[in-house]
Amino acid sequence: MKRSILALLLLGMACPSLTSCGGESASTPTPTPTPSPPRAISGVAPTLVATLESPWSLAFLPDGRMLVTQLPSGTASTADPAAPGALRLVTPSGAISDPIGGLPTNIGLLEVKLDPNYTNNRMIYISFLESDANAPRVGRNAAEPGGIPIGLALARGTLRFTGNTAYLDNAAVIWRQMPKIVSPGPSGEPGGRMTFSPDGRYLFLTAGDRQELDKTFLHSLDNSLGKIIRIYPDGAIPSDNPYRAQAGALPELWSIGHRNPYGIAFDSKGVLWEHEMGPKGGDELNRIQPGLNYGWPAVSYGNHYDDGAIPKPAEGDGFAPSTFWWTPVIAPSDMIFYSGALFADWRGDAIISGLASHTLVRVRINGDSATEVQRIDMGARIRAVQQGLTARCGCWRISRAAACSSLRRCSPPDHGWPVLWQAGSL
Ligand SMILES: [Ca+2]
Repeated sequence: MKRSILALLLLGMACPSLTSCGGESASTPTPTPTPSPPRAISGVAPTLVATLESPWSLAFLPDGRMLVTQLPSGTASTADPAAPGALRLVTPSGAISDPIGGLPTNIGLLEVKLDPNYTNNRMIYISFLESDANAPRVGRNAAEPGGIPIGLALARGTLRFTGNTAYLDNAAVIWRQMPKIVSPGPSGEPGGRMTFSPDGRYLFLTAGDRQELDKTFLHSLDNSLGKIIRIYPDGAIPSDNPYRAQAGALPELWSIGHRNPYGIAFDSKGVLWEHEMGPKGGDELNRIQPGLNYGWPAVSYGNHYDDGAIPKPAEGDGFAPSTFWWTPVIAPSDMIFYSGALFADWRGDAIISGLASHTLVRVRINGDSATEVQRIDMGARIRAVQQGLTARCGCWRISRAAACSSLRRCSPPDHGWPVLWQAGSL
């Protein structure tokens, strides 16, 4: 889908030069015009679309409507289980549907993604949190009587419509984080962001550390805490995953040593990038390669929240260094590589939404290096950012600063009509 959108945009960009060639004889060489640089865009102008409680992610359907997930606020405990999350349709004009039925049992939804072949198979993927009071009690809060074991999971199903009412058919869980961790709250650094490889063959999922701190535990290959996962879209595990041949290793692991990864995306060159929240300082942007250990919690560019020191990454320490990092933190929450036309000078750049920073952070990748080139104040915690499907829709972003958040579209500030979409807290 992404490829076809990009192709459409490139076709549109090619029109002026094709027009200028009209009437030229085949024997007359036409000088190649020097392209004028894209106009710099200094900010975005958001327009309110809809208001939702605790939205977490969104995905565009081909007709321009959005699927939006909701992760309930509040706590999950044996005394007070969290309410399930909801998946809703939101129209471009802001009409919000009732919750879509057929979802797996959950205590909160995280990311929703369309299958790369959605137009033909109507398949969608949802990462979510699930609880199991009978699961083994694991983690540093295992002895806490009110806590219940909670884990990240991933399901897929077919989105079907009866009129304007959608439901999820044949939902099946295709991956579960192991083990579940006793948690005093419903989330606790779950990760849960997804991306497909550019060829659509593989599905990558970030699995957070669930606020565990034991280095030996988190770096062990027999659990999926603080890891990036690579599976086939049906949940099967590729035979060439890097740890697959190691005895006792979970075969779905792709890389390890991650903290709370809330952004994962391929750039236009097919390179996989991930960002993750550091503790007090040290948010990271990492170029992800299979079989590498990215260090957390053994090393960090930041320190513990109580200012306790964490060893800093150093050459030869055996851990993959970050390409870029932030201190003070931006609390990165989502990431896209922008490929649209309306924010033309953003094309190819990573757009990272921030919670604590209340910003969109624009990062330019140049080979193995990355540089922050722009920071746009959005005035609210931003939970998600997505690029729309057509030239008229660029980015959408959702924030979850409080129980009530807004979904907004955004455009360049002096643009004549709305282009991008956002959601910020009210
Ligand atoms: Ca790291």
